[in-house]
Amino acid sequence: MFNDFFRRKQDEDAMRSEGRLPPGQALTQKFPVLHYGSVPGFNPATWDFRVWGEVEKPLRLSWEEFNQLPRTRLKMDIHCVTRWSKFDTEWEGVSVRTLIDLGLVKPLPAARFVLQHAEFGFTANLPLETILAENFLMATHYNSAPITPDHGYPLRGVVGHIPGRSELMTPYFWKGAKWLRGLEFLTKDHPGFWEQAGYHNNADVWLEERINESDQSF
Ligand SMILES: Nc1nc2c(c(=O)[nH]1)N[C@H]1C(S)=C(S)[C@@H](COP(=O)(O)O)O[C@H]1N2
Ligand SMILES: [Mo]
Repeated sequence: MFNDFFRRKQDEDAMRSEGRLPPGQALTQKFPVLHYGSVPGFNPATWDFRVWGEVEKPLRLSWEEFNQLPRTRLKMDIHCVTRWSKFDTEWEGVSVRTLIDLGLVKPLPAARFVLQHAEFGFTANLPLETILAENFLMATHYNSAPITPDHGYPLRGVVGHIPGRSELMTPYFWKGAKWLRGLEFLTKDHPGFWEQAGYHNNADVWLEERINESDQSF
């Protein structure tokens, strides 16, 4: 209502003055749902998480095994290319760095990029460096509760900005795949679903890398 309107404006001004509102973005207190296609079902008996490609040995974990991995909490600001930003979002899950530290995944020296694979063939690509950074997480929980089905239950990639950590590259939120099922390590970059549709491959929120400029259809 009216009060909500003023509170939203106030919070947005605060984030702007702290330098946390990227250009062209507006603060939202809601959590919009955005994806192509429908929400998949989840069967814990058949679900698996796989890692393959430029790694010493492919990995396959069941839902039960995945849930035994050491967990990481992450608080960050998320920025959607459709211009909403949500601040101080709290996630919990497993970091890709943990898989490597445990020796479950050993990237080959030539590995430079990682493609997230999700249900229905959805993909999202990032440089290996970003996938291993602290601002990327394979999340099972949002605000201490399992992620809801429309936000990616049971597992999704999330990427955003950690306040004060401007050295970490911050991509738009589409670079996190909902309903994540696997990671493919690659020597060469491979555009994901939205990148093939004309979104910017690099997607840096501070540089407003929203669309691929050579694509005149946007
Ligand atoms: N599997 C899958 N993941 C996806 C997408 C999608 O279409 N399918 N869309 C992306 C886009 S464009 C955005 S903005 C975010 C939105 O996440 P949210 O619905 O939790 O806000 O999910 C990303 N992950
Ligand atoms: Mo998006």
